[in-house]
Amino acid sequence: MKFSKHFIVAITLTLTLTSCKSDKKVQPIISDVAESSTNTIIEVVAKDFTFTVADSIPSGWSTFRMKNTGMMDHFFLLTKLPDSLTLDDYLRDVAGAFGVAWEALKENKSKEEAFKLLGENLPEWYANAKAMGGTGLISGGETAINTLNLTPGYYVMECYVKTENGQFHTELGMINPLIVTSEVTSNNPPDTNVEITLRNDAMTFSGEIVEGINTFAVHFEEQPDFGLGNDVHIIRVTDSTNMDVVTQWMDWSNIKGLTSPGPAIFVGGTQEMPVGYTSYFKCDLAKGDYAFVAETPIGRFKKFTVQ
Ligand SMILES: [Cu+2]
Repeated sequence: MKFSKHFIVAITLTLTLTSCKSDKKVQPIISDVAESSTNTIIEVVAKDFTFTVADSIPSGWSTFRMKNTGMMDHFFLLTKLPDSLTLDDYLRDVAGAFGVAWEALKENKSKEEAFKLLGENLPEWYANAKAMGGTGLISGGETAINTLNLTPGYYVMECYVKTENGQFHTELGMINPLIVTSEVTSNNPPDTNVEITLRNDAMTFSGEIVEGINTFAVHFEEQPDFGLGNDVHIIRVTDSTNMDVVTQWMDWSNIKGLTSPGPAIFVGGTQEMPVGYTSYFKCDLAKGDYAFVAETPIGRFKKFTVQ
């Protein structure tokens, strides 16, 4: 986490993809007629508690389709490691440091103490690791479709949602190495109908969010100097949705924070990327109420309605 096996099905299909379905009665519209815009899809299966994904993918624009076939909420975050470091270094040094901080929080130490421990235990090299995006939180049965531009290097794909007894999914095996090779795809980013801009003090969006498939562009204009980066996730809002509960749950450092199952149905979004990057995601939305929520900044949400 910036803070954070194996098969690739490379299918050429039109980008009439249905993602993050919010209404399970709506059937996905998937066309295998490859005519107009073609793309290579990187299939990811998230289960409780593994990822199945290729070992290596090309660089450039890639579209990931992650099906969550488990019961728990999952996402993936890609972290690009500095040269020569691998998954073992990440697990030992970074996951290990978060583990120390988490144990302190479970022992009722203050967040201040826990974050001090985290700072003391994180390796110096972590300052040169980069969070390079990933899917939003995705509830069981939902599918995420995210398009990212990745440069060659060694990445880790991780889900740090927690189980009800407070174990990070990372610890249970939801972390994979992913090599991004120097071979470059000829893919382009998708056309969009909604533009989201994330800054430290505000999240704004323009365009009309419609019933059916939406393609969101998320522009990372600012990121905080420390800790998790600005991100965005979409939840369905129902009569029983309590936004205070949801926003507190989005904070991993709360004891019940990010423990799955979560307090809402999560249908799409994106993890953080460095300033200047844009991340894309598709979301098939039925009529109804929704909200954008975030891990960072804590407490951020913005409701919207699909007419
Ligand atoms: Cu998970």
